[in-house]
Amino acid sequence: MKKRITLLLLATVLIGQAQNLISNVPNRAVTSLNGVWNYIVDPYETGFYSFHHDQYDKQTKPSNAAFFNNYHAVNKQELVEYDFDKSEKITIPSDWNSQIPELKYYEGNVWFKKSFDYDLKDKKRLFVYFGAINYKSDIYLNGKKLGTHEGGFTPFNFEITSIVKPKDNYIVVKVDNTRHKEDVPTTNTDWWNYGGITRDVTLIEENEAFIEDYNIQLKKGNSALISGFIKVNNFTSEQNQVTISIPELKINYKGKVGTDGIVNFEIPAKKISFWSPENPKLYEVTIDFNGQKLKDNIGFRTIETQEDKILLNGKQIFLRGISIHEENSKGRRANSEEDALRLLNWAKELGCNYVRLAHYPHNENIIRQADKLGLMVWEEIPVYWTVEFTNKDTYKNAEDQLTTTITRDKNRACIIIWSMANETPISDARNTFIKSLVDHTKSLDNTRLISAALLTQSGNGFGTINDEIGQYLDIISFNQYLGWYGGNLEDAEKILWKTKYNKPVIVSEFGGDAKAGLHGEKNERWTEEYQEYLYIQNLKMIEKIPHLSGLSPWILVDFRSPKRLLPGIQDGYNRKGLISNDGNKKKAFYIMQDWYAKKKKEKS
Ligand code: GCB
Repeated sequence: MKKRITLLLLATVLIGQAQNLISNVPNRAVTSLNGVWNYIVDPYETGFYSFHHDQYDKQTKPSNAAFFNNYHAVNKQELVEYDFDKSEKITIPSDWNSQIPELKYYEGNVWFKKSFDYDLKDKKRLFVYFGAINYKSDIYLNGKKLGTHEGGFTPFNFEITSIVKPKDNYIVVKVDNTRHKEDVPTTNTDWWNYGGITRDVTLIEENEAFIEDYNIQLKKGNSALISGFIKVNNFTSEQNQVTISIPELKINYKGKVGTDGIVNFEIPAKKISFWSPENPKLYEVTIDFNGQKLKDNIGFRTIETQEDKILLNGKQIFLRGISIHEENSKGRRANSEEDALRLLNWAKELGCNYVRLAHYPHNENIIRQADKLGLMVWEEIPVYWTVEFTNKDTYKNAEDQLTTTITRDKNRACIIIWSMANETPISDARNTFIKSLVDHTKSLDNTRLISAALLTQSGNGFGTINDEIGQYLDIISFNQYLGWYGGNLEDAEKILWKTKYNKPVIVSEFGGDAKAGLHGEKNERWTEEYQEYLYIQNLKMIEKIPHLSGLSPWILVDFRSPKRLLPGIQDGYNRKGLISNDGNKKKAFYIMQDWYAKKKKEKS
């Protein structure tokens, strides 16, 4: 009886929700499921519910009408009202809004199907990994439900060892990007709610026991000690040796996995060439468990604050940044390495040493490229504006997204700041919510800095940053839009900023819209001259902000937003980019570029 209960419990744990995240996927034995998939647009969820609204995947008797069964009529008389193989095709990863003209504004359900063969050898395990699906997904393989996932920007995986067959597997994914108040983000944002399987789909093959995750970074406050953990999935005590080798540092550490499948370690290290924008050194690291080798390229650096300074490897730095959305300049979700390089190279051209990846975790490609290029990164979760701060499920959702993001990216030296939120309205519930996220972050990673983009109070020549949540943050960051949503640009230099915190300050956003190619006077809104003047004046003000340690103007490239409707100017784009959505640099780009060049000289 006891055994049955355990099995039942295990079954409910395994089916229905994503399993422990496997990290460092790009360096594992993988097979891509990217490419051509069939899709069916299903606004009424016909493939999910019967006509009396019974959910097919909760019924005991399989239904041929359920789309996840990928059923085909066996004779000419049979009634079957869908057929994946005769349906339209789309290339995955992608968002449907930019790829399918009729779906530009569509928010709802779309089913995707791909067939594949896989010869899984004995004693091997197979997982399917999704880089991200926006927003909610139900995943099925060969008609069996693997689970459901929520959150549009975080990866997840399911084991499929017992389901996969050598031939004719079909994976079916139901994607629903309907917005809900209680979701993270909530219904109202200023970006396009791109629906679809927006990141890579990958099969990962592993041994029966394998390295699921690890953390290999410098110990907080100690630049001569590499510390962390290795976590083995399905550990049995037969083989418990783990080796970490970093040949260039002459490290060849041997440890033993504990009964919980975890090894915690501290390894003294000499003569580390520390990661920095000037020297984005990544060491080749190999973890060996049971003859299985997993490689990674890892940089080592310290990041800390001392009163109002940010110190990278013990030296004060100024963050010359830019905010970036996960959108390439072709009006679609960015995903590939090529997309990442295009965006990051523009940031470099601007003179940046730092990027703010707003407002949600971006894809792994851009993080890995930033690591290689030497761009420090602010990574954020979509606790944006008015998420339901009093709702426990909303909190849990936000916390899960944070956990997953940290799990995926904690070995990337480029990430220096975890951001908890953006422009959230102050209330007790919001304070509790963010404070809990801060505590949670610290429990997972105490080596990085924590911030959130806050709001300020301004008027009468003053700007004040006194948000109570600042006491829990390492860096006080705030967004302000002088000269765009209010305030007078002529007065910029006279404005005095005050904060009660003796902590580093980052201006996480400022900016204004300009339609590339539209010219006029500096007081004519939407012109490049207006934006240019706005930058000139804002920078005069920003320079005088006490404790200023960096900035990330809003934003690198124009991006699509359904909130931005002015015909002939916005046409569905937020035009605050320094670069237009077709890749043209606006005048303000060069103002910022000069300012950063000057700043770089001053600081070095
Ligand atoms: C903000 C938001 C950002 C918007 C921007 C704007 O404060 O953080 O998501 O896109 O302003 O353009 O209004």
